Amino acid sequence: MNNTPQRYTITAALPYTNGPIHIGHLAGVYVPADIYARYLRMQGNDVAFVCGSDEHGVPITIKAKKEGVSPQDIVDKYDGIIKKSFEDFGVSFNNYSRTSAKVHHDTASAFFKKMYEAGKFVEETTQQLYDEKAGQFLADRFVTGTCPKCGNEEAYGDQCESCGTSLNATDLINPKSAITGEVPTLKETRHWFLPLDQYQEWLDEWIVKGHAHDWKSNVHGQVKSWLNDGLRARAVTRDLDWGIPVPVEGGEGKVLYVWFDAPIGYISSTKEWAEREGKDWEPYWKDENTKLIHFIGKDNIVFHCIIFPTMLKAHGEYILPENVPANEFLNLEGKKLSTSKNWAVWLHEYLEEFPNQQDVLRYVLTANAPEAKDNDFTWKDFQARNNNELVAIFGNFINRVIVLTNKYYSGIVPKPNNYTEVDEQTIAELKAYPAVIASSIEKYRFREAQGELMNLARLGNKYLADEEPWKLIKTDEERVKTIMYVALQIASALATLSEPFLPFTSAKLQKMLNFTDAESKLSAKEHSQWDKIATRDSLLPAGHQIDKAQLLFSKIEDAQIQQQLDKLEATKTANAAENKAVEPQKKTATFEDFTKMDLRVGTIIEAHKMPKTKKLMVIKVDTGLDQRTVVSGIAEHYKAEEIIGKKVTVLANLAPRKLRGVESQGMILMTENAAGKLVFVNPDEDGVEPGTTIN
Ligand code: B3M
Ligand code: ZN
Repeated sequence: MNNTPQRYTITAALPYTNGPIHIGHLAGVYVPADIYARYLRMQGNDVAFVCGSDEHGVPITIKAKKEGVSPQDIVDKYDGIIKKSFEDFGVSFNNYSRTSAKVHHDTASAFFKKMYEAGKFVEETTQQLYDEKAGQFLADRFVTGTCPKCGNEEAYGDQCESCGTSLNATDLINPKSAITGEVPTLKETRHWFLPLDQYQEWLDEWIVKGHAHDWKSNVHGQVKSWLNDGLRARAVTRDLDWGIPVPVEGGEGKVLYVWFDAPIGYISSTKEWAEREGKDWEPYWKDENTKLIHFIGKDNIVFHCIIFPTMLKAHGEYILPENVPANEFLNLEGKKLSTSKNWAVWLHEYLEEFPNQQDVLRYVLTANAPEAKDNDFTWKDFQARNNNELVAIFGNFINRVIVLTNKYYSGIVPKPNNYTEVDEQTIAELKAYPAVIASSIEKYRFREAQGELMNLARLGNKYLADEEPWKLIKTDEERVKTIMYVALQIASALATLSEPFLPFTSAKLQKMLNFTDAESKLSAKEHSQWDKIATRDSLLPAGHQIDKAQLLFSKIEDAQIQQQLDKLEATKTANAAENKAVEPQKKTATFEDFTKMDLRVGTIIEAHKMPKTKKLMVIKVDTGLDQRTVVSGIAEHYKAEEIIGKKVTVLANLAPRKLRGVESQGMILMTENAAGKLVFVNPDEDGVEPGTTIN
């Protein structure tokens, strides 16, 4: 823990405004960044925590084309939704801006011009991919193809999301236009290139050697592998009409590459904030003593560790990131989160279904954070962690402390008597937690840090359960005063130490404990709420009045979880239907061919699974002609008892055949639904009797 105020600029990846944000965004970037920013502020540091909407780039124009609206309509819609989601989840940005704002256009244009005038770009006319049918150049997500590095067949023109490599569109193998599906041609066009190859040695020195021990291995490893492959110049302008116009001679009809302008969005957002607060923005980006930290997901490592730092270095006036603690990806129920496939838990929908339970999601996403490897979010785990940890440990401890203090002492913190060895031991452990949690946070290990916070709640819960003040109150009132006093000190520490992780819970708890009143008695030297826990003898002094208890967490029932699982199942079915390839039509049959088939309505009167097989069901069908046995491969889709009485369509004159020794006399017609379940082709109209022919 440092006690000398330090200036920090903390950035969180600018979300694309082509859709809402989901749990993967929170887990990968925004909750970790918020924990870190909140913690540093509590240490008394000078923190600028900035973000904003990333509103240029091809994903937005693709979405606008798909919805038949303008890109501006799209960004205005999602900028609002995303900004509200961050507010709702307590992500405490000092400023949330947007790259369509004038301050950003001015900042990014000036940045580009400074580099241009200093001759930092290589201007080159090259052959770029072109879609003759669409009449436009293909860059970024306008083109897909096979990644030359890892073979991913859905790589984009500027990056392969599978291995993270940054690409030139002409690097793609078998490129295909995302607009028309056509194979692109090549056409000449002039662009400005960032000569990354010229910075290879410097990057190697700065990162591979210089940050070998303090950058996360998943980040350091990625950068090392790209440098080993050798860096090549990357175009930082595009033949597009949505974005920041290239502000130099020859830039007509061209815009800045979105990944050139977007990181500069961090600087614009800082400017916007400083302007509003009457501060100078420059020290946050130009003072060597400032620590610049980028929070991102792993697919953004190349842009934040190679491209943006090279831009900052080439520009010449800016500091470089101190660290880039990128997270890996979060999956949902074992599948990759996907905006396009709607395979996600959207933040705005979560709050409709779990009102005021933001902290539960923050807690579970931190507990499962993909800090070193991809991880999975399951609704069952969400329910278990809420019920078994937040309700049963944290909530239960706090509720007991507050209820008993109100019951025994009308809410006034009692004066303690002599401490027992257990009391001394418990207080010693309590005083150690701030440094333990701080140490994990400062190493960007937020899962570990939150685990220690929960251990503090366990300490309190166990102390009360072991000391049983509710029994002692009848025989040793003086002892109970000491027990409740110690328990209240632990509750107070939880109120402080939980703030970075569970800001809403911390606020509620601080209110219940009447913190504002106790805090006002803090001496000036103990500026940090965090420090006082280890240094002060009393966090809640005897005589301090606390408030009434309110529940911090509530149990989540199975039905609520099942509702979420059903919702995902419906999404899976919808996706399957959308993606299900339609069987091509068979060769033409004559009417004579059709009249040879005798299709009848039948009723199933008996059924049983064929022993020693997985798929086969032996069915007795009343065909109106007779009662006959038909063997059908539906045993994995239906239980025998659930099909008795069902009306079905029978191909009655199919030649009999033996299946596992049982003669099958006909066929029951089935089809398959989008989720791959076999369903009966059945005349479910009433009054259609067995034997009726189907023509
Ligand atoms: N808009 C987010 C993404 O790639 C991207 C980050 C920009 S940070 C400057 O999902
Ligand atoms: Zn790849």
